[in-house]
Amino acid sequence: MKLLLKGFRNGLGAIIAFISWLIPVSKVKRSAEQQQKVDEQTIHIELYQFFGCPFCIKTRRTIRRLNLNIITRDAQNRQGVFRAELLKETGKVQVPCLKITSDEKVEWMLETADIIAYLEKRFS
Ligand SMILES: N[C@@H](CCC(=O)N[C@@H](CS)C(=O)NCC(=O)O)C(=O)O
Repeated sequence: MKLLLKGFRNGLGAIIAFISWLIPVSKVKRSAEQQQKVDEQTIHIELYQFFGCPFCIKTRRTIRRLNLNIITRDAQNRQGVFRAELLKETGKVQVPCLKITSDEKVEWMLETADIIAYLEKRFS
């Protein structure tokens, strides 16, 4: 029963992800120089996520709209290193989670609303 529910949830998530991918987003436009500056910043940002999670899909849409090259990390794979890292650093497996690395520190940001607000404030 648990497996069946999990399969249903994953299937539904994949369908939502596919529909979201089909719906176009109006991307922020930047000059090549501006985009390069943004890319230099986003190289230090990673999104820990599940492919079919609705909160992650919403976050990925914002990333697409803001035209950001942010790498995604699969935290769904139970044997995966990224899930283990997320659990170790935040104390739980909750996605989406943004890992923001700067010279002095690494920040782990949970909550879709906070992540979207952060990205919009910094990059729009
Ligand atoms: N309040 C959180 C909710 C996020 C959430 O519920 N994420 C689910 C995936 S859709 C999760 O991390 N579940 C943990 C698990 O399935 O192990 C947000 O808005 O980001």
